[in-house]
Amino acid sequence: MNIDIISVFPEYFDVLNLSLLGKAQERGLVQVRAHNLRDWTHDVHQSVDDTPVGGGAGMVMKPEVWAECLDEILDTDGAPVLIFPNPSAPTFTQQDATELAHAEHLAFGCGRYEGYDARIPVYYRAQGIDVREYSIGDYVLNGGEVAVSVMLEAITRLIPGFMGNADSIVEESYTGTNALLEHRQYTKPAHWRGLDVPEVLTSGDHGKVDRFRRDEALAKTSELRPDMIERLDCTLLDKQDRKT
Ligand code: 6GU
Repeated sequence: MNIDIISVFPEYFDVLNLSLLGKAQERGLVQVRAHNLRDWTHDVHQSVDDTPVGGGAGMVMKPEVWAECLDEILDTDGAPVLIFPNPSAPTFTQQDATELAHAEHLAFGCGRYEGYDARIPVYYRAQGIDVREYSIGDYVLNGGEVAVSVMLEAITRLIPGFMGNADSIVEESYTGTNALLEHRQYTKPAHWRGLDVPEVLTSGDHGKVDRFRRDEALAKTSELRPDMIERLDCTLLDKQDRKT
């Protein structure tokens, strides 16, 4: 997977060379390039923004600079998906991450200031490019860089071969058609500072352990995320799943 990130703070993405994503780059599974948007400016001030048409506070990123940059970057190969972080867009979900993990080329455009000119996504969509705009939650960040880091981590760990243990992906929260919040995890020792691991987990009875964990996942999801319970596909519920 080729990943291009365009930002006025490309150094933000130096951290992507660490950890699992760094290893995946060394193994040739992904290639990440962070570009400085100012490299596509022509004026001495290298300005990328201007005042909003119609008035208002803040600055808006100019379409011309973005277009020069994007024309070049999107031209490099096959079918790119162009993603703009935007706090006023639909929320990025695990399902989006799963889908995007199969893309060959992702390009992220990080907005700063009050955002980017709305014609940029419109123009590239009209050119036949798959353009997505996503928020990562109901709060406001200063720019798209952190949001892109979040989306990238969610996407790249789902690339086949990225993780050492594929099972850890199958069982986790938000995954699959019957997604629940994950049950709690414990490790040894079974007794620690007066707190015990639930006894059933030490019983060695896999059937009972599975039942206990599933009950806990259902109860926890009902309490914390009733919206996820509403969306459950009831035909996938186990006969022994209690109504909670
Ligand atoms: Cl994608 N961008 C910014 N600037 N703020 C956000 C966001 C994105 N998602 C939540 N808040």
